Amino acid sequence: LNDTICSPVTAPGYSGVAVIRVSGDRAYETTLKHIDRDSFTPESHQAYLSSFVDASGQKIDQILLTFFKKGSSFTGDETVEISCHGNPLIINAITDCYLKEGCRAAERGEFSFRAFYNGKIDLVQAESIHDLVTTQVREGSETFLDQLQGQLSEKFEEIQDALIQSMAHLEASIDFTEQDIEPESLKGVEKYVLSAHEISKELMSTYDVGKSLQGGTQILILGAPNAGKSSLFNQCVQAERAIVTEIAGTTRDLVTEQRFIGNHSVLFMDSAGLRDSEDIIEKMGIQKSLDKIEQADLVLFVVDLEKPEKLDLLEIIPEEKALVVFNKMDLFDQDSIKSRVSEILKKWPEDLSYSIISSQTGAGIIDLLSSIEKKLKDLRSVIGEEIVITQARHFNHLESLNQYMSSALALISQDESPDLISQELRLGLSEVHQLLGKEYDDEVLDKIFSSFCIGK
Ligand SMILES: Nc1nc2c(ncn2[C@@H]2O[C@H](COP(=O)(O)OP(=O)(O)OP(=O)(O)O)[C@@H](O)[C@H]2O)c(=O)[nH]1
Ligand SMILES: [Mg+2]
Repeated sequence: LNDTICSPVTAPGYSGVAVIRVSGDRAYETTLKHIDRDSFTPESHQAYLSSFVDASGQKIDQILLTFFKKGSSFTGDETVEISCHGNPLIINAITDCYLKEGCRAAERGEFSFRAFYNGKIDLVQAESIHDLVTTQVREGSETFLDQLQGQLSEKFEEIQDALIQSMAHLEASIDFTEQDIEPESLKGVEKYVLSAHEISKELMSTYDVGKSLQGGTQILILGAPNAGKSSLFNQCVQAERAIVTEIAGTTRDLVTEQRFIGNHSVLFMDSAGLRDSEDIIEKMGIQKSLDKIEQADLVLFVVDLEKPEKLDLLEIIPEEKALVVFNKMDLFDQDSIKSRVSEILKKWPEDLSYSIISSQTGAGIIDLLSSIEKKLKDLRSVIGEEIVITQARHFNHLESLNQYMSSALALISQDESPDLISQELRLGLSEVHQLLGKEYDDEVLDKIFSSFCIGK
């Protein structure tokens, strides 16, 4: 942690400008040896134009140097950022100069780790950096920016404060009455535990939406063989991507393709038609389709208007994810379409969303895509108003915390001994501290920061 570390912080490849970050006690001292300026005292957060030269004085590039003094940088350590022309040869040559002077190449996530270690950000904020950079969803970037700026941490701190208050009440009552608690004081303890319990339950309920913000949206196309799933898939991704034939059981593996719908990066997944099959390959394909239901944000359940089959499959799709697509409308006139659709709908819940299309002629596809966009918006409608948790790690700690709070509340209602109550509260507090990174184990930190790329 005492080394000076350096690494490009911009993506590899050719670009107009690239940025190299150097952070640690020797950042400025080392830089000074390579710029053709006399020793000067730079001001923090100021940029200076200069040439950058190697150890022999050979010019490498014209650069813009930005200086951040210790305590006022992202990492908390003294930092220099070099903006150079974005040619990998130049970037490597400049980085090499630092390495030769005894600086070390930064590891994955090491800048963020130092920011965390130096107390510039907590663990929740550190996690959000990776998500902010990689999210495929516009709502995600807003949420992760809020997290980076500390909004989610504040919620966790509210829980922490409520727990500390409850413990203070509990301890105070023990001192005054020598192990015998007055019911009045217990009320105070209970009030704060309930408040911690409430906030954490509320946060946990946001996880379903929150977790979808990390990756993009996944839409699974499901249905009986020959319903026209692959034809629909090709229409959705605007390419002849999946094989279409009149043979039932054409698609076996999952076929995926990404496209944008409005602000959403969507991964469409075409899947094997669902039927009882003895064919081992087809069976594996069918299992893959079924496994994807849980992961998918939306499931388009394709029903062939000519041969509606396997309609009971709708039951295995969670209602809020299901969008029924009646296909092959080109084969019928308006009246028969209506009667066929209403005949099938009788068997299903009343307020089911559906579209009627022809994946052969493309009729109805634009409307279907708008319905999808609307559904995706609804799925994320809570975002913007509410603070959401986005990580399994957050959810798991809150879940444990909730268990401790429930036991604490049960103990309080049974007038149990303060020691027992206090133990549950302490365990709960430790969960919150782990969330914020006030208590940590190295393995957890390793796991978090090693998922970052170099330069973050
Ligand atoms: N008339 C008409 N035929 C269609 C339509 N959509 C698909 N088909 C035909 O239906 C047959 C099956 O289409 P696919 O897209 O391969 O169906 P699938 O659901 O992917 O079938 P599997 O992969 O075998 O499960 C092909 O002959 C398509 O040309 C449509 O809207 N109208
Ligand atoms: Mg297919």
